[in-house]
Amino acid sequence: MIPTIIEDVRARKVLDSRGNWTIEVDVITDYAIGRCAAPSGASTGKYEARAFPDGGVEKAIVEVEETIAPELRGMDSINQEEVDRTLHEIDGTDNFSSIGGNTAVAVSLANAKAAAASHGLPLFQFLGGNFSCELPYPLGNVIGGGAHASNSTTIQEFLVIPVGARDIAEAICTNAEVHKKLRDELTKRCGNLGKGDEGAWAPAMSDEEALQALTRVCDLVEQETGVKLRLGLDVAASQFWNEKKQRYVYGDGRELTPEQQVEYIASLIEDYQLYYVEDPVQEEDFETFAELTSRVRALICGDDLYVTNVDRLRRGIQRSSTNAVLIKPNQCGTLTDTFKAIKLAMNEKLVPVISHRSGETTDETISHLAVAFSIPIIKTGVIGGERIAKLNELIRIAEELTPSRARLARLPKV
Ligand code: 2PG
Ligand code: MG
Repeated sequence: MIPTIIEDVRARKVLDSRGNWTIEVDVITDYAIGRCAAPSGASTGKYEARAFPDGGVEKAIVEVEETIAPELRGMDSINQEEVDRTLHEIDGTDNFSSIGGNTAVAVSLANAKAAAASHGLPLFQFLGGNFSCELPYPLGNVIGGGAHASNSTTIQEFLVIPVGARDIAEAICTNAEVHKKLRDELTKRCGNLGKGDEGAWAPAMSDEEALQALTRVCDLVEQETGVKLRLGLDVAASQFWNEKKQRYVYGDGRELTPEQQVEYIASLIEDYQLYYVEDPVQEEDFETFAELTSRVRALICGDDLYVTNVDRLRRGIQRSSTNAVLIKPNQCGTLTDTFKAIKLAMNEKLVPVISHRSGETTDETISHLAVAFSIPIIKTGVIGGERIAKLNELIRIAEELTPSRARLARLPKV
């Protein structure tokens, strides 16, 4: 009998990359420990699970010790669905507002890691079995503003994806090369340079200037490395949607109607051959999303729109709002809910993209989920300890796969 019975669940507070407390959970079987720390967002979607209960991280820890641990003790960690159902039952709300989505996700993922470790397997293999062998392409945030940096662009993230990379190490290193070269290019164009929450450069320039600088640097890196790069954006449009004016209000003074926003984003896609655009319009507007998706050839991805929630995802599928969906486990709170969203997306031919949060720890669980569930793209930062934790874990995972099986996923052609 493999010892996978949960003996205890413990929680502590640890720092995240913004210097805020977050929760870290250990699930302990008589053989192994699974550990997971929850990340947190700055540009959170309106419909996300609530991160922490009233009383914050301190209260979350009390919840784990006094309510969750007694229920989970004695349960078999292999029964992930049962563990996750128990978390929902203890919470009793539809958005984890009483125990906190971050509490739930840390317990849920720590449980999966404990079950995997009890079987002597890495998480990706425990969850994905022998099918898991594809590594995701890193979609790297290299310039940013919005809610992640002051005095910078209106658009939150300017991303690169090394579509021509032949293996994971080359992919990771190509994105890092772009980040390095951008320092000089951006300094030349705007003088002093800051950094945002995810390690991306935060230049005092307009969105289009940032796109021009990024295009130039990608050309240089392509010439040097021979690896083709494409560009992407996380517009995070809910952040600058003015409900009263019914306009998107940009830092440079432009105020665009939803129709004008579609025109504008479509023109950026064409001018800069964008591969990926996340949240180009605000989180309530499934119809305008659909309008843009039908007009362009690019991945149009819903983050704040879906918040990794299957009901919202179904609404988007009915309306053909997007052709891609961002997957963030702490938006929905459990591994089971995360898996349901991934499965639904795949069945409906939407591309799942797994993502870090702007506030992170060195937790590397999302790298394992990407490989386990054959998710073709992982959005992360490019530099900084909490970002490279995810990337370096992909390198280690590749090593555990036999060389003939460790291949990068097939990217959707757009
Ligand atoms: C996003 C994320 C991650 P945050 O909007 O996609 O880059 O930001 O974690 O602040 O929501
Ligand atoms: Mg986003």
